[in-house]
Amino acid sequence: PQAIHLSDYRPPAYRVTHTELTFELDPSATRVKARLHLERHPEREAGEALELDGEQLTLKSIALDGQVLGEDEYRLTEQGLRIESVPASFLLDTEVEISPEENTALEGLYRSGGMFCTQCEAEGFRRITFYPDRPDVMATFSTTVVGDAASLPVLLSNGNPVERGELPNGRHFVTWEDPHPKPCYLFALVAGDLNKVEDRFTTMSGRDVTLQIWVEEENLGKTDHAMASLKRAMRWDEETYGREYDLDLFMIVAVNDFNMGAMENKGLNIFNSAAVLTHPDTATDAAFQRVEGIVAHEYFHNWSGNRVTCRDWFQLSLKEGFTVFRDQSFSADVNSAPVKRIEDVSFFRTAQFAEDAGPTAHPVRPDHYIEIGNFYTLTIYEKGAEIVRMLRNLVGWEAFRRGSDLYFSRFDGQAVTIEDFVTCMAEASGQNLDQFMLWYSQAGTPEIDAHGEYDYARAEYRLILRQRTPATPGQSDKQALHIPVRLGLVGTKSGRDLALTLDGESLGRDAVIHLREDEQEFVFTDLAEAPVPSLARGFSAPVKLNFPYSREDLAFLLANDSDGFNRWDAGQRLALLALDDLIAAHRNGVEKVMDNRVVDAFRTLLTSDTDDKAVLAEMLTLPSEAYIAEQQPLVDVDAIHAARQFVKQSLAVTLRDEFLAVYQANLDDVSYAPEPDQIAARSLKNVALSYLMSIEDEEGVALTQRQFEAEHNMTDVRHALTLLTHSSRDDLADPALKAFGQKWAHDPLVMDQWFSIQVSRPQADALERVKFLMDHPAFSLTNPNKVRALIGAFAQNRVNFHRLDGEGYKLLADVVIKLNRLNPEIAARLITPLTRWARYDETRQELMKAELERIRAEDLSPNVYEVVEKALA
Ligand code: B3K
Ligand code: ZN
Repeated sequence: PQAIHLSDYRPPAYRVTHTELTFELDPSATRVKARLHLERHPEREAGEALELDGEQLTLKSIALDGQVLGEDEYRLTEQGLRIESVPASFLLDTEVEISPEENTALEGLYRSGGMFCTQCEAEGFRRITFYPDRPDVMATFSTTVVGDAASLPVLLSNGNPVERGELPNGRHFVTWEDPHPKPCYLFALVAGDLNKVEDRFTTMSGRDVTLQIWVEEENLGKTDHAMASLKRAMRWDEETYGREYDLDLFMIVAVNDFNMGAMENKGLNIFNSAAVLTHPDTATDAAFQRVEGIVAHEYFHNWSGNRVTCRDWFQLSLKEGFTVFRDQSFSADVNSAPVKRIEDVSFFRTAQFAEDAGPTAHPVRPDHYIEIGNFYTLTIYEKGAEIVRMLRNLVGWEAFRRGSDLYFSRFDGQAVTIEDFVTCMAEASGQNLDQFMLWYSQAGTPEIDAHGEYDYARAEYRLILRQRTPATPGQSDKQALHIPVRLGLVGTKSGRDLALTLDGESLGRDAVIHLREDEQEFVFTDLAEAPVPSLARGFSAPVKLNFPYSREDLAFLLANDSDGFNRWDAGQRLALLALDDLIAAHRNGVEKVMDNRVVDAFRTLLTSDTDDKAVLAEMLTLPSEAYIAEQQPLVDVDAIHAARQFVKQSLAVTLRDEFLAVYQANLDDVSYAPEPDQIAARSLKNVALSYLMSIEDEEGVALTQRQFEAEHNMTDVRHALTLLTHSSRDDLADPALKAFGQKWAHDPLVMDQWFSIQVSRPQADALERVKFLMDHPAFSLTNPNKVRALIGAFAQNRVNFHRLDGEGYKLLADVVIKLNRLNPEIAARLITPLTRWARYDETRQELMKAELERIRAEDLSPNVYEVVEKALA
C-alpha cells in the first residue's frame, strides 16, 4: 500500500454538480444505477482523463451522454474506472452490482440483521458506485430506493421524500431529494422493517421540523432520551452559535452493526444502537450522558462538517475537533460543567497522551497516511477539540463567535481547510495566530517544566517555564509552541488567590500567561505572602505540566484552590506521589506503608459539607491504573494494581464509617431520571460503595448484594455487579453473573455490559472467560459492539491482558488476524494495546512484538498493515 501526501493535493479534474441514484435492493445482488452530471473543474486543463473511484463493484453498463461505451473506451482497475477522453460537461450513466450481505467490513452498503444500511465516511461510497469519492466534490442528490414492500416497508435516504409508489412483484419505491450540495461521504440509505417515534421542533426562524427516530420494534421504548437530547441540542446550537436546522425532516436510525458511534449523514444520521438507545433498566448514567453527547455531536455536524466540509481528509480535525469542542461545551452546559471537564481531561491524559507517546503518534493535521480509516483518532478528535478550546480562550468567546459566524457564512457550501477556520478567528479577533498553527502540524505532547521562587524581601514570585516536545515518528525537531497557561497564585497564609501584577500590569486574580519561547520567566510583583502556584487551570493547554510540588503544597491546593479542576488535579497528584512510593515498595518487596496525608485529605473531603456531590465523587476516585501507568517510566502492571488496591483498602479500613455515612446519605428511591443531581448522588454513593466493598467485610458485601438485588436502575445494578464480579469471592461473582445473564439474555446492549464486566475482572481466570464467552450465543465476531465488549474490554484488563505467559497478547492477535479479513477498520483499532510494547519490561516487549510479527506475516488489509508497520518500525 502507498502513502498519500497532503502536499500532493490538487482540485479534482471533474466535479459532479448533481447525482441521481437508483437502488434495487437485494441481499446478494443489489443494482445501483448512477447518473452523474459532470463538468471540468475551472482550475484544471481541458483534455484530462476522468478517474472515478470504485471498489468491489461489478460494472453492468456504462454510457456517456447517452452513448453506450465500448470496452476500449474505458478502463477498469482494482481502484476504479478511467475514461481517457471526455467533454467539458457531460452525463455519465453507470449500472453496477454489489453484494450487501457479503459486506462484513460495514463500509458502503451492508446488511445489519434484516435491514440494509450504509456507512460512507471516509471512503465507503466507492463500494456503492463509481464516483469521485473525495470530500471536495459536492453535489445535490436525488435517490430512488426500490425494495420488497413486505420485508422492507421503510425506505430512507437524505433530504425530503418527494415521491413514492407501488411496483410490480411486491416491490415499492421512494424517491428522496437532498437540495444541499454534499460530498458523497454524507450519503445514506436505510431500508428495513422499522418503526418510528416522531416529534416536532420549531426553529428560531419559526420553521417546523419533523424529527424521527427509527428503530426495530423491540426498541420503541428506548428512544425518549435521544429525542429529548436532540431537541436540546437543536436549541443550544441556535442559542449558542446562531445555527438553525435547514431541512424539513431530521431522522436518526439505530442499527446494531456499526463500526463507530454514529454518522452525521445529511438529514439521516445513522447510529450504533449503543449510542442512541437508553432505558433506566438497561442503560447507566454514563450511557445516558454518552447518548446525549453523541446525538448532539452528530446534529452539530450539520453545520460544522456538512454545510462547511473538509477539502481533503488531512483536514479531518477541521470538522471533528470543532464538533467535539461543540459537543463538550453543550454537555458542560446541560450537566455539571466541572465534572464534564474532569472526565474529558482524565480520559484525554490517559488515552491521547499514550497515543502521542506511541508509534502511531501523528499531528492533528497529518501530512500523510496510508489508510484514512486509521485516522479517526483521539488526536484528531480530542486534541483537535483542545486546540479549538485554546482558540476560544485566546480570543475570548465573543470574538470566537464572530469568527465562527464568519467561517460559516464565508464558506457555506464549500470544502475548506484548517487555515480557513483559523484565519476567520484571526480576522475576527485581530490576533496573530501564526505560531499557534504549529499545534496542528506538530505531533507529541509538549511538556512544561515549571519552577518558582518567592522572594520575601522584594515581595516577588519568579515563575520559570520551560517547554519541550519530545520527538515523535518522522518529527525529530520540534519548535516552541504558543501555550496559554491559565494560573493563579494561592496565598499560603490567606488561602486566597492573590492579585497578579506582571510587568506593572494588573491581571486580576486568575489570568492567562503566554509561553511562546523555549524558556520564559514571569515575575509577579507586589505579593505580600508566599504563594503556591495553581498552574494550567482547567487544563488550559493539552500539555504535561511538571512542578516540584511537595505533598504539603498539594494538600494545600486540594483544600484551597479556587479552581475546581485544579483542586481535583491536586488530589490526583497527591495520590500519584503516594502511589509512586507504594509501587516502588511492591517492586522491592518491602512493606507498604500508607501516606497519612492522603488519608487526611480524604477524611476532610468525606466530612466536608459540599453541595457539589458530582465533583466530590471525582475527587474521591483514585487515578485509574491506566493513568498511573502513563506516569511511570516503565509500566509494571502488577505493582500498579497492587499499589492502587492497597491505597483503596487502606482508605476503606481507616475511613470505613465515613464512607458508610456517605453511602447511606445518598441512597435514594425516587424514580430514576438521568438528571445532574440524581447522577451526582448516585456516583457519590457508588464511589463510597467501591471502597466499602474493597475490604469485603460483611457489611460492604451485604450492601452491594442488596443494591444488586434491588434492581432499581442499571447504574446501581451494574456497579454492584461489577463490584461482586471483581471481588475475590467467586461465590459472590458467579450467582450474580448468572442471574444477570439470564435476565438480560434477550437484550444485546445489556449483554455487552455483561461481557465486559466479567472479562475485566482482576482474577486470574479472565482470559479463560474470554475464550469461553467467545462461544456464547450472544457473541459474534462480525458485530463490532460484541468485539469491543469482549475482546476490547479484555485488552484493557491491565493485569490479565499482560499475563507473563503471553496468552493475552496471543488471543488478541488471533482475533486481529480473523478480523483483518472480516472488518479491517475494527481489526486495526484492536491492535492498539500491542503497539504500546515499548512501555513494558523486556519479557513482555518480546512477547508483544512476536505477536505483531505474527500478524505482519498475514496477507494484510491496508488498515492493519499501516498500524503494524508503524508499531514495528
Ligand atoms: N464522522 C463519523 C466518523 C465515521 C468514520 C468511519 N470511518 C462520526 C463522527 O465523528 O461524528
Ligand atoms: Zn464527528
